[in-house]
Formats: sequence, C-alpha cells, structure tokens
Amino acid sequence: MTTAATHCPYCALQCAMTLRRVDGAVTVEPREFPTNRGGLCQKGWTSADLLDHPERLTGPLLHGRPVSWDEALDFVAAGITRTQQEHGRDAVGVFGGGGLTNEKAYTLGKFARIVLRTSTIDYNGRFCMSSAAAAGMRAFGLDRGLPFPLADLGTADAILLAGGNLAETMPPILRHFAAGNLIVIDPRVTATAARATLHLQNTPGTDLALANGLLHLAVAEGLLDSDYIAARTTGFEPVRATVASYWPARVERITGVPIEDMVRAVRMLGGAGRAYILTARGAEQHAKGTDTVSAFINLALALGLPGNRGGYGCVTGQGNGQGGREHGQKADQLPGYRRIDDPAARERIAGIWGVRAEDLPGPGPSAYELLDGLGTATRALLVFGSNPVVSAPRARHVTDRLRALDLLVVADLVMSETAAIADVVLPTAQWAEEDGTMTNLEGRVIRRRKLMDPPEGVRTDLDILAALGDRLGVAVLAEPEAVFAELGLASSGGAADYAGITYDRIDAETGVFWPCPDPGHPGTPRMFEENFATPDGLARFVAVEHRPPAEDVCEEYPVYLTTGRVLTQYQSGAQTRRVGRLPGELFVELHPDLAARLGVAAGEPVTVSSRRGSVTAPARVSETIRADTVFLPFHWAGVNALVNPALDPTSRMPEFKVCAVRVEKP
Ligand SMILES: Nc1nc2c(c(=O)[nH]1)N[C@H]1C(S)=C(S)[C@@H](COP(=O)(O)OP(=O)(O)OC[C@H]3O[C@@H](n4cnc5c(=O)[nH]c(N)nc54)[C@H](O)[C@@H]3O)O[C@H]1N2
Ligand SMILES: Nc1nc2c(c(=O)[nH]1)N[C@H]1C(S)=C(S)[C@@H](COP(=O)(O)OP(=O)(O)OC[C@H]3O[C@@H](n4cnc5c(=O)[nH]c(N)nc54)[C@H](O)[C@@H]3O)O[C@H]1N2
Ligand code: SF4
Ligand SMILES: [Mo]
Repeated sequence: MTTAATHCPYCALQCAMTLRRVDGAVTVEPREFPTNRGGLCQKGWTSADLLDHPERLTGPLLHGRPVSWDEALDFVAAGITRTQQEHGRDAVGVFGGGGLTNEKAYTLGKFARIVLRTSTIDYNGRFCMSSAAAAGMRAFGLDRGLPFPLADLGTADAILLAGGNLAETMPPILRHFAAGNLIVIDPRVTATAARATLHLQNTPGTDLALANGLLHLAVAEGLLDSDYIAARTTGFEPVRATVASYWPARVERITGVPIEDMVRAVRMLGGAGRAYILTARGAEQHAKGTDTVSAFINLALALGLPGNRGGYGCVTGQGNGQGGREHGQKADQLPGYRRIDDPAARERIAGIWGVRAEDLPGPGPSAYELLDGLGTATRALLVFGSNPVVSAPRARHVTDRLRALDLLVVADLVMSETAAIADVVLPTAQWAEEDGTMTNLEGRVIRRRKLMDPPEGVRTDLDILAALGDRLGVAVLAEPEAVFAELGLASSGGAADYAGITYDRIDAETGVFWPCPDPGHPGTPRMFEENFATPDGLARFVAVEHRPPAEDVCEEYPVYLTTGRVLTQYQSGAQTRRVGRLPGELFVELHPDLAARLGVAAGEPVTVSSRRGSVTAPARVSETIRADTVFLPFHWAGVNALVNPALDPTSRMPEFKVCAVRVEKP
C-alpha cells in the first residue's frame, strides 16, 4: 500500500485528502486541515474515479491518429517555428489555467516569454476573479483573495456574501461560518441564501447600486468609523458625495431589494464587533465587475473593517486560482505579481532567466481578446488546463476562431470539447501523479504530493514544456522542486514573495502564507494590520457609479439570463461529467409565474435564446428564482453560446452573469 497526503484537484478551498493505493485501486479520505476541517464535497470524494477512467487519454494524437511522443512534439515544434517565421513571434499564443500548479503556471509564463518570445499569453483566471483582483489592487495596493485565514471568519458577528453560492461551490467552507450572522446577495434563493439570516434577492447586475445604497444608509445611520477613515484611508469625500444620490427608494427601484432589508443589513454590519464582506463571481463577473467590487470595498473601509475589525475578501475559485495569477501566465505579468511593463521587474526576471530585458515581450491581449483574435492575429495556440469551447463567453464564435487556427495544441487528461477539435492532443498527468504546490484561496501555499506514476504514455505538463523547449533550443526545468526554487528566487522582492518557502517548510507547517521573503520569516496569514500595500500605506476609496448591464432587457429579449454552478459538476464539466457517480444534466431554472406564462410544466423542454445563440433544456420550475430571470449552469456545452462577451474596461472580465434572453417553448 502507498499513501499520499495531498489536496483535492478541484476548487480553491483545496480540501486536504489522503489517497491510498491498494492493489492498483485508489481511495480518497478527507484529512484534517485548517481549511476543510475534515470535510470534502462530492467532487472531492469521487476525484480518484478519473485516474483509471476508460476515457482517459493515454497517448498523443495527431489529427486524431495515435502517434509517438517524438512525432507529436516534432510536429508541434515545427508548426511553431513555421508560424513564427511566417507571421512573427506573437502569432503563437498560449492559453493557461488557474488549476495548474504554481510550478506549471510559472513555467508556462517563462516558456511563452523566453522559448516562444511571444506576448500572446493569458489564462482562464481572467474569466474568474480578475475584477476582484483589479479592485483589490486599486484599493489596497495588492491582491490576495482573502488577506486573512479562513478561521478568522469564525470570529465574525456579521458576514455579507455578495454573489456566492458556497453551499454548492465549496461546501466545507461553511464550517467556518457561525449561525445567525450571514447576509447573502443573490437573485436566487440558493442553498446558501436559504441558510442566511437575511437574503437580498436583487436583480442581476445591480450589486454596485446596492453597495452604494448600503453605504448611503451607513452614513445616514451614523455607522461610519471616522477615526479609521481618517487614520487608514484616503479619498472618502468623493465617495460620500457619490453615494449621497443612492437614497433608499432609488436603490430599491434599481435592485428590487426592499428598503427595510437594506437597513437591516447595514445595521448588522455596522453594529457588529467584527464583520466581513466577501464577494464571489455573482457580483464580479460583469462588465462593471471591478467597480462593483470597489463599491463593496468602499463599504468595508467606511465601516472600518480591513486590517481592523474584520475585512474584505474575494472567494477565489479555481484550485490554484490564487497562485495561478501571481507567477506570469497573465498577459501583463511577470513572476512575483510583477508588471511586465515595469523596467525594474523586466531587468530582474531577465537576469534570472538568462536573457536580455529588451528581449522579453511586452503585455499581450487579455483572454477573450486573445480568443477573439485566433485565426487572424494568432495562428497557433497551445492550451494547458482550460476548455474554452465550453467555458468561454460567446462560445460558438470562440469555437469558430479555434477552428480557424493553423495549429491548435491541447494538453489535457481527457478528450475535452477543445481537445476534440485540436490538431495535436497531448495527454497529461493528473494531480495524484505529480508533485507541486498550490496556493489556496487564503494565500496559503500548500503541497500537491504524488501518489503514483502516470500511466505509460502519459507525461506531466512540465515534462511536455521541457521537451518542447529542447526542440526549440531553449532549456526549461522539468523537476517541480527545482522549478519552485527558481520561482521563489524570481518572486523575491515582488508583491507575492515566495522566496522563504520550500517544500520542506510547507511539509512541516500546514502550508505557508505569502508574502514570505526569507527562510526566517513566519509567513503572513493576516495582511494590512499596520499598513496597506500602497505607497503611503493608506487604503484608497474609489468613487463608482451604477450603470445598467451591457445588454439590458428589451421587448424582444425581455428576461435576464444569469449563469453559474451546481454542486456536482465542475466548470466546463470535462472532468466531472465523466464521473458516473456525480449526477447532473442541464436544466433551465425559471419561476412558476414565467413558466405559467409560457405554458411550460416542470421537466418540459424550454428554449432560451440571446442575440448570440440558443439552448434547449428541461425546465426546473422553482420559487427560488426571480420571475424576471432564468438561470443556466454552464457545465454543459451550448450554454455559453448565449453569454455576452462585453468586457470590464479594467479587468477585461466578460459579463457572464447577465444578458438579455427570450424564453419560449421549442
Ligand atoms: N460545484 C462547483 N464548485 C465550484 C466550481 C464549479 O464549477 N462547480 N468552480 C469553482 C470556481 S473556478 C469558482 S470561480 C467558484 C465560483 O463560486 P460562486 O461564485 O459561489 O459560483 P457561481 O455559481 O458562479 O455564482 C454564485 C451565485 O451568483 C449568483 N448571481 C448571478 N448573478 C448575480 C448578480 O448579478 N449579483 C449577485 N449578487 N449574484 C448573482 C448566482 O445565482 C449564483 O448563485 O466555484 C468554485 N467551486
Ligand atoms: N456562463 C459562464 N461561464 C463561465 C463562468 C460562469 O460563471 N458562467 N465561470 C468562468 C470561470 S470562473 C472559470 S474559472 C472558467 C473555467 O472554465 P475552464 O477554463 O474551461 O475550466 P475547466 O473546466 O476546469 O478546464 C480545465 C481543463 O483542463 C483539464 N485539466 C485539469 N487539470 C489539468 C492539468 O493539470 N493540466 C492540463 N494540461 N489540463 C488539466 C481538464 O480536464 C479540463 O478540460 O469558466 C468561466 N466560464
Ligand atoms: S470543496 Fe472544493 S476542494 Fe473541497 S472537496 Fe469540494 S471541490 Fe474539492
Ligand atoms: Mo473560476
């Protein structure tokens, strides 16, 4: 028997688990850890089902034909060289994922910048927490999803959760929530909202107005922390002036939330000893997502919470959604959360990589813009850890763009919908077959530990990148611990400083929180207690105004569509749809009033159409959703054809959470 103390392959909670292998069969057991406290959700429990799954990829494919690794890699390297000779370096792009280990995310960024020397690299995290990251940067000077350990939530007298359904998306996290103090903002009565003391059931896309309205009430009710505002922040006056026009009746009209509920919410937060404000994708995935998060941060600052009597945090989503955004797979970044357009950062990273700073490319296009430019600006694409055919906004168009490429290379464990249209498919190892580190939603760096070797014919992502590097004439490290040591050096002095973290230390200490600049440093579980990471140490208020969604309802498309997740499926579903023990099928959630108007009974098919596409699925008729809104989970192909790719001007986040649709009987 062999065992490995590792963490779940799926979401950012990174629940701890023990894997055991007896006679070739792998079992999963939850493991006690400060995050999951001994819990796992169904996805974690069933995660090992994919290890020996019949649909697992076990050898490289070239135009659907099994080939040797040499043939596949030679073909890819030749395609890259030819494309760059004909169309320039930026014509070869890379699309990464927030599920990749830190070592892989770092290597992917390095591979793009020094092997391909392309600026065309971004990743699916752009579709995830980028709005919260941008708002956190501008308020606090730094983005770490939760700047405090999860256990701190247990000390809260009040928690406001805007646009998160944690009972389905990270069930064990609720072990940190005490009873009787939760306020949830969601257009649906989710399993999470049903547990809340107070549920604000707003119209999709109106959180910014609601947050400004709550701050208006905090001013009116005398709940501001004036000493904190004076000592720790700057820029409050323009915000006070802005929220003055968000009087309760106006906000009720925009959001649909009753005035008395807003008053109750603000009194719960203002009257609490300790309070936290959390945002998740429901509030963030909008063309005004960054400003919406700023509005919630303004509220947190005005009440004196961050680094004082609670805080603000973004609940990051993907397994390594935090680390994946720090080490260089983002279009505008170098390792350590450095900016790629910062001359000092370029000098430093170029020195570590053994190249000249002037040879490093500059910032490239953001995820949706990159995908939109396939077949024109970008002629060849390498995809590691994402399935955009299902998960990208305006997915049918994105699929057409992927098909227009001269060369599409996908590294995956299974034949995802994106792998299915690739020229070359490269089979990769799974989490139980590799070593590495992940940075969870708290900024805690933890270890992914190997249980066993990958099956014959399957290679790790690091190995694949190193083999391609060899063919293209640039050496790239493939051994995870060596990569982590280089990443530590590269991050040293940056915002996300990992220099003091080693595999041995993580093993000895239930993970280490960044920043951790040297081996003697204890790591930083709590940030901002003394200062914020801005030049003057003060947090910044940012005045923001509500505006309607990029695509509002009209006569032709009179209903709002919002999208999200269900408990038993993960993301594009490439993994979880293949796990027989995880139930699930696509459905349209709609209110009984809307169903009656359409003459549709529960279980009957309904067609939902936007300006971009349509999808038909059985009706799930439920009082839990607003009558002006329908909900579709995005785990099945076809849904994202409807989604509006309108982008947030700052974060470049698409508007996944609201667009206008027509609902009819097929
Ligand atoms: N089961 C499961 N768990 C997951 C994942 C998964 O795919 N499946 N993915 C992981 C990842 S990457 C992420 S990012 C997280 C996401 O975690 P969450 O943010 O919790 O998930 P979502 O379901 O996308 O959105 C949350 C809620 O936002 C609501 N919502 C929709 N529009 C609005 C709006 O305009 N305002 C507000 N306030 N709410 C709105 C939806 O009704 C939904 O209940 O989950 C992680 N965990
Ligand atoms: N309508 C709508 N669309 C959304 C969202 C929404 O709320 N609504 N949410 C958005 C969000 S928050 C996210 S994070 C994205 C996620 O959407 P995707 O980026 O598509 O995420 P996954 O389905 O996790 O894709 C991961 C792929 O990589 C494979 N994989 C897993 N691990 C590894 C690995 O270690 N190496 C390699 N090479 N491959 C691996 C998996 O099998 C899978 O095919 O979707 C976004 N799309
Ligand atoms: S909550 Fe997230 S990390 Fe925990 S078992 Fe479920 S999917 Fe895995
Ligand atoms: Mo995500």
